[in-house]
Amino acid sequence: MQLVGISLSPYFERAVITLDVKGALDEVELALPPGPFGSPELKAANPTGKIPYLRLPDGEFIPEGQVIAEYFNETFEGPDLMPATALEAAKAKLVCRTIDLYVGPHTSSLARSITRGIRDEAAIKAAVEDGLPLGLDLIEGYLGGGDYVVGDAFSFADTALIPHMFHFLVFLKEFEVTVFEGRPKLAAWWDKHKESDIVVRSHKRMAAALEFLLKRIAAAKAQQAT
Ligand SMILES: N[C@@H](CCC(=O)N[C@@H](CS)C(=O)NCC(=O)O)C(=O)O
Repeated sequence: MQLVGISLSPYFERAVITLDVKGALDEVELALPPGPFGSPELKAANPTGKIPYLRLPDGEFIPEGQVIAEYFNETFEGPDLMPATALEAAKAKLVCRTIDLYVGPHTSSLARSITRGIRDEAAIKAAVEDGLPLGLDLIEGYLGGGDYVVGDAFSFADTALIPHMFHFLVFLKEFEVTVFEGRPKLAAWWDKHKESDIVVRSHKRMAAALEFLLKRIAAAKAQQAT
């Protein structure tokens, strides 16, 4: 089984955290995409031209980070990341969906301007002034106020939020979007988790991926200049 992508992608990393929580990191090979985002090579493998996607040994293919994470949750032993009650499961799904629909598209515009040097000023303005403050306020509103995003156990909602915290902490500071101000539940949740083994390992993978991408971009620019 091969998971294709790179850990700087919060959608890819959400699936990797799921493997880590399950103790199944060794069960899945992590592979870089066959070409740049949107390239013909990547579109041949995944029609959206995006990462992540999962390739199963029998040729089956599963795209979309949350769908892959749920497949891992059902495939491997270990703690169940889907809360047991219908209400808590709905709350966890709501946080994942909010991150995917209201947060991710905006963090992407900011990340892209740093990792790919593509500055879409209109998208950055929309993210900084409206999109991210709304996304962060929605998450603050949905946080239960306890140790975990939902209920009293680690769930998909925590799994989805952890990689986005890396993007918030690394990319937002360049753009003057405050993360914790006026969001006490998010601040308390982060304080509780930021030094946990799962978060430290995840953010280490993400930092290494960022360094790898920045070096690759610098090398490509240097080659263009010669
Ligand atoms: N809905 C997809 C989103 C995946 C996504 O946006 N991945 C980004 C990397 S973080 C990507 O591949 N972007 C390609 C592009 O912007 O062209 C999922 O949940 O997996």
